[in-house]
Amino acid sequence: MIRSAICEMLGIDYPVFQGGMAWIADGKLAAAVSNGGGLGIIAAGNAPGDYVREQIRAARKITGKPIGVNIMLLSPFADEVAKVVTEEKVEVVTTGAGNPSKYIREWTAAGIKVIPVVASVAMAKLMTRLGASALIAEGGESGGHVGELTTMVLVPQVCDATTLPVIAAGGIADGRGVAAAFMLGAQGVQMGTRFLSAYECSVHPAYKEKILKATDLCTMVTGKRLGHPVRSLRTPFARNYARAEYGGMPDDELEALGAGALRRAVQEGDSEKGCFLSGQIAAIVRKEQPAAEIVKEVMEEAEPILRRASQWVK
Ligand code: TUI
Repeated sequence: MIRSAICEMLGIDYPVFQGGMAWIADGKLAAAVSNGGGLGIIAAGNAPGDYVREQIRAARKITGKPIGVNIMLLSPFADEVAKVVTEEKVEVVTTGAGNPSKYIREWTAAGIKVIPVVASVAMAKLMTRLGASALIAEGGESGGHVGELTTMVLVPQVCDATTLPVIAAGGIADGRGVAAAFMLGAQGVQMGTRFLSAYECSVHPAYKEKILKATDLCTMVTGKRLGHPVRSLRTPFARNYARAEYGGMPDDELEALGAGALRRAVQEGDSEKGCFLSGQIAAIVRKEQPAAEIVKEVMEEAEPILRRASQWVK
């Protein structure tokens, strides 16, 4: 069994986080992951505080284990959600797509463990100084909002820049990825794309089907021109968006083209108008299974790989 400092810190059995996927990671999925011994995380995405409160309460009905909430800092409701997590006393808050400095004191004072996603060494150092409990180093292989650096390059540099436990994310979906992350100095992993295939994940069946059928070159990054690069499946929507982006469509029209696209993918499975966020590792996600089984399976797969690696040392 692989245990690390992050397990003790959070009271979880396996050092596996489920990524806070907007519109996707609800109370049901998060509770299933937490019941499986990992850390389930509810995504606030662009939703208002009331929705997040409902999902936290729904998760609490299914599990007595620790849960997290991911706050997407570009959301117009970020301030509101920041209060809700304090009132509801979630065990962990993760943040994404920005700088959570202004909230950290309030959360830590409420006894919440704050674990920001960092995409650079500078951000890792700042979050360490401001009192984060751990860091998630997410490379650009991930789905959704992506930074510049790959997981391979980011994780060791973040590990060097902090004394906190580091959770690796981006491009990890099985035991090989977990083993590699530990080799780079991480003490845990976060997976998003792999959990899209969980039975308890209620995305539209067409979304799941697309992930299960994806191949190696199935994703692309759009949105760089407006400053928010996003990795998604190479669907007709993504291709059209890229054409508009590089063809000189005015900013406001481009923004209108993207508005609501994630919801259309998750709830309607619409590949003409929906944006199917996915990491580059989708191609190795091949079957539906319970979330708890995913948590256990990836960690059990990693064990012999880590053992074998140490045998090569003569
Ligand atoms: O946040 C994510 N993934 C996401 S957020 C999202 S919703 C969205 N909608 C429209 C536009 C953009 C996003 C879909 N997927 N992952 C965590 C993550 N955070 N990746 C990279 C970062 C990050 C980037 C810059 C964290 C901090 C940061 O700091 C910038 C600064 O303020 O210095």
